[in-house]
Amino acid sequence: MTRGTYKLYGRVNAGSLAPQIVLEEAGAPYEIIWVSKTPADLETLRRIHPSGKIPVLVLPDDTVVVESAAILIHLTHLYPEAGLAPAAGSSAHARFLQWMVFLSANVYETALRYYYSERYCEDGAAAAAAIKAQALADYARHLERIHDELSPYVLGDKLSAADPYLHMLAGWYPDEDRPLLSGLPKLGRHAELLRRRPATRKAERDHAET
Ligand SMILES: N[C@@H](CCC(=O)N[C@@H](CS)C(=O)NCC(=O)O)C(=O)O
Repeated sequence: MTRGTYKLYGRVNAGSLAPQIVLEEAGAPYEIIWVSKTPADLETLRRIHPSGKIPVLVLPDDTVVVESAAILIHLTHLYPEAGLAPAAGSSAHARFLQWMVFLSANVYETALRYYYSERYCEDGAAAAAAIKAQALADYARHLERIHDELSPYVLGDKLSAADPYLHMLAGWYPDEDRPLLSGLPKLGRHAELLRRRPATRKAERDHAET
């Protein structure tokens, strides 16, 4: 296992928020390298991660890890004392992995399809609009699914790394459709609980001020 200082490549309103919250929750030493969408910044990012996507975590031994769920799960293994995942191999851990993959494969995927809909077709704006509308419906459906599970956290009464992950992804749900979220009260309560935590406050402040 590699402990030491981590480098997190981040961007406002991007997938670095949850990894930063988890680094904070774990008390891990880290620095953030903010990457804007300027060609120079993207060039820097692509040198370590050719697809140029956020988040990227560079481990103290210079191993580059991408994919938000993998980054978060790895951090839970490195900092077991932070209690951000059940014991590996337990049934509770299996449920933890289930929700981490659900969030990555479904919720994150619909967010990307919504915000980058033009990349999913070659037939112009009308086709992109239809893709966006479908993505929004799918995004809502996935949030409803996990909303039903909250009690008040994803795994019940104990916070895990799945919670900052959900908090980040639900936070990207577009403002114009907030009435849907007001019909998901447990998600609102979940956001409140997360925002009370110093780790979330610090990461959200950094992401807002950068
Ligand atoms: N599956 C990846 C998705 C990463 C991703 O697409 N990140 C977005 C920001 S949230 C990004 O960097 N987009 C820039 C682009 O696609 O050009 C993960 O979970 O980390």
